[in-house]
Amino acid sequence: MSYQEAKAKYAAIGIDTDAVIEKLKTVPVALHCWQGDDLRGFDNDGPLTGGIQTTGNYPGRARNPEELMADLDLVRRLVPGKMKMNLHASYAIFDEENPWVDRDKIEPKHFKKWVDYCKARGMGCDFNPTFFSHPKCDPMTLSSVNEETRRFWVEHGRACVRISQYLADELGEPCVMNMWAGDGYKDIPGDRIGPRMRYKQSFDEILEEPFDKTKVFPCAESKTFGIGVESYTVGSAEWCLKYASSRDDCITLMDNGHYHPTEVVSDKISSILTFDKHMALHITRSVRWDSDHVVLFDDETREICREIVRCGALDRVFIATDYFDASINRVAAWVMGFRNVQKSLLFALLQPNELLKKLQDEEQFTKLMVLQEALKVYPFGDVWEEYCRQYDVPADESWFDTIETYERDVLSQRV
Ligand code: RNT
Ligand code: ZN
Repeated sequence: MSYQEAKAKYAAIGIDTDAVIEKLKTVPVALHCWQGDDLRGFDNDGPLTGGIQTTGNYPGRARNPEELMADLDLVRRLVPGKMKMNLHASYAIFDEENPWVDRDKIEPKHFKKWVDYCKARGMGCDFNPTFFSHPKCDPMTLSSVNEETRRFWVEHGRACVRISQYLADELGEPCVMNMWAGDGYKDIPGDRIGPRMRYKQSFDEILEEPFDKTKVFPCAESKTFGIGVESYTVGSAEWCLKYASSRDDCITLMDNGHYHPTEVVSDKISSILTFDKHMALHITRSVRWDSDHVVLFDDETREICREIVRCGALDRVFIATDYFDASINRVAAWVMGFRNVQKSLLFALLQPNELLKKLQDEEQFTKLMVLQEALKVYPFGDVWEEYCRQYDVPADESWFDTIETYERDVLSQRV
């Protein structure tokens, strides 16, 4: 079927595919920089800690800022949509002029090269303090009982607020600053509330740093458990929800790998939006645990996107990707995940939501099911093709040819 035929078919159920394409072009999706180098960053040589893990040793990992930026440029050539960058503090760029400093001392200037990179490509940038992979994780950070350790991490958080403000000011797009720490215990704690009270004090102290609330959006990201911290996580779902709701300058971030296996984030979005103007998402794919597999065009990714659209909240939900697979070509992993978020958003925008709502309100549940099933095989692929055509990127799997060439000419030389 051609785009014109697909357009007519969608028009018959009240969907204007041209308008949908134009709408999607305005929705920013933040691409996580850390898929390209297994979350190693540039400020340390140590292992990945904090209860998260990358597995696999596929060749070609980016080893420095130049390689990471070159790989990101290839991603940009192969995906449609409005991309934003998403950096971790550990991706600070040090050189002769600006030598290494510890995380409590990082400054905007250590991200100047990233600002230049984003500016040249018309991208905004989100930011994350890095409360892991550092000798001062004891293993607790913001909830450490050691006051010197806790202060160090608060100072890191405050430095990150200043950097987030810089990114927002320089790039003219809001900066979402997400706070996640893997603080927790492997085994049954003797005191649960102590670390949670200290975690609160630390968040409060970080947010004392001045920032423009219309441009910088601090978030609290929760988690159920991590590797080595199976029994207790300080920043639990309830803690993060309550913290965000207790202040007007902190929002909830939900990562769909961070809940019990039968819980779904798609069902949580409307609850948050009942009360809050904004929320943020990390879109990932968990396989049996928070494994951070590449995002697919699967039921839950589509349902998350359908919820954002159905709630009329494309400008209220900050969307970001978050996964890290080191067992396959990393650039391809990036491309697939980002394309699949774009596909899911497009699919969501092509649903006759008013009609579905009407059927539900009229209690026509049989017809609701019939229509929802029929919509699954509407000519979505033709609209996707048109969307990709407008961005001059391949709609089908031929994008992978470019990756194979890049792997042969560039990635395989990184030894
Ligand atoms: C970890 C969280 C967190 C990290 C990134 C690197 O489980 O999902 O968001 O993945 O900050
Ligand atoms: Zn996450």
